[in-house]
Formats: sequence, C-alpha cells, structure tokens
Amino acid sequence: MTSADLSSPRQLMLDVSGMTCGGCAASVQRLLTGMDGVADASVDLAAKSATLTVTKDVPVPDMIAVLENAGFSAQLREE
Ligand SMILES: [Cu+2]
Repeated sequence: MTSADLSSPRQLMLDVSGMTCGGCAASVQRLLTGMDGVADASVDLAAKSATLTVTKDVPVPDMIAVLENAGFSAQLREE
C-alpha cells in the first residue's frame, strides 16, 4: 500500500493505553517510526500519548492496528 506524500510534514497525536513502563513506550515508538511515512514519534509514558511527525498521508486506522497488534490500544486525539 502506498500513501500520498504530504506537501509539508504534519503532526498528530495519539492517545495510547496499555503502556506500563519505559520498555512499552520504547516499543510503541519503534512500532510507529517503523511505519512508512512516519518520520518521527515521541512517546510520553506519563501522558499516555504519542506525538507523530508524518510525511505521508498515513491512515490513522493503520497506525492504531499496528499498536493493537502489539497489545496496546490507541486513538487519535482530536484537537
Ligand atoms: Cu512495559
């Protein structure tokens, strides 16, 4: 599957639940940054959130599915 390139990088935030330690946060970060089109991800364990920088129009359900497959749950945080 290919996603369209964005004209400029965009940031979005996911609420992530199921993280209990720094290892979980590192896993979430690794899963997200491993996705095509995700340039950067910073995970905040205390805030249960992940802030992503995307350079492609990565479908949010795909991101959520990747995390759910690893035992976490996530949803897009609407501004
Ligand atoms: Cu953990």
